[in-house]
Amino acid sequence: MPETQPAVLIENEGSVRTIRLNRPEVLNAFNNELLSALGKAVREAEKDRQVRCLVLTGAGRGFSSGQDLADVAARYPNGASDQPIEPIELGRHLREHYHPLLTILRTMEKPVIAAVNGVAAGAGCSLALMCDLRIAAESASFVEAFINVGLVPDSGSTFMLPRLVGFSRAMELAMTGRKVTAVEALQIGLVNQVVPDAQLPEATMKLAKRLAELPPRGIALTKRAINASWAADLATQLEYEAMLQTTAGQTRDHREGVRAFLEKRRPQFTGE
Ligand code: LHQ
Repeated sequence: MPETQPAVLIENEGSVRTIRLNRPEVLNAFNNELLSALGKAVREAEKDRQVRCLVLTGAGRGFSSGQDLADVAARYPNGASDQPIEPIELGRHLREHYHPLLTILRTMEKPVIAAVNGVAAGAGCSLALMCDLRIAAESASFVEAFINVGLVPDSGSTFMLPRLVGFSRAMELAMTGRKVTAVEALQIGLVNQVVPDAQLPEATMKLAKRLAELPPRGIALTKRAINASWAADLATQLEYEAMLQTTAGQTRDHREGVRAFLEKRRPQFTGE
């Protein structure tokens, strides 16, 4: 049954779009309604030419506690009975409800910031990791909680975590499911910035507006290049950079950037 509150809240400030997960009573755990509203909102932000930077954050004291476990339990065919448990298809749930959303975050040609306002656990942690940048409130924390419920890290955590923090730390965090504080997250490269709780909205907006002012094509091609580096050898990556640079070099924004530098003034980037 649909909940009375909208599952996500959408706010615009200039060309920055903020999508706020809105199930605060369960620390923004993902049920199907939230996943589908989030997916729709992200797709709209991707398509909207006015939007130059996307921020994901949570309502209340959590960022997201991951998959709604009450929702999962409700799907067990035999409920809490001691009859043999029939297999349930979690993989299908991931493929249908999570993968399209997570893929857009990595491929959309706009910067995506996770403003981590509180705990990010399980798939909620994965969601934060799939964003381009992470800014965390001092009281935020990160929990690869999957193992605590007998599951494997999913929703991109096994892809992003070792790339962000290295093999050893990724193994440790994934295997122990322990809580990482915001301060530790900064030390190990899991987040870009930590700010006092009260300053999170302002610090996020400052970063988002800075990104929104930069040349959109340059930002888009930079994201493509860094994404591609994960699966490329050096020769391939050098060639890819050269190809993307040919494209970037043909934009008005490139010429404007060079002219502004030589004329010692602030550049005005238009996205052309
Ligand atoms: C929750 C949840 C939650 C429901 C807090 N669900 N209610 C993807 C797809 C397919 C299948 C399976 O898996 C996945 C990926 C996953 O995400 S699996 C991992 C799922 N997440 C977790 O295992 C995390 C579970 N939550 C926790 O460990 C704690 O709640 C954390 C560490 C997040 C926060 O702890 P506290 O700050 O102490 O808060 P709390 O535990 O008191 O939670 C507050 C309320 O939120 C509470 O409800 P209540 O009615 O007692 O106030 C919790 O039951 C509810 N809640 N997480 N995932």
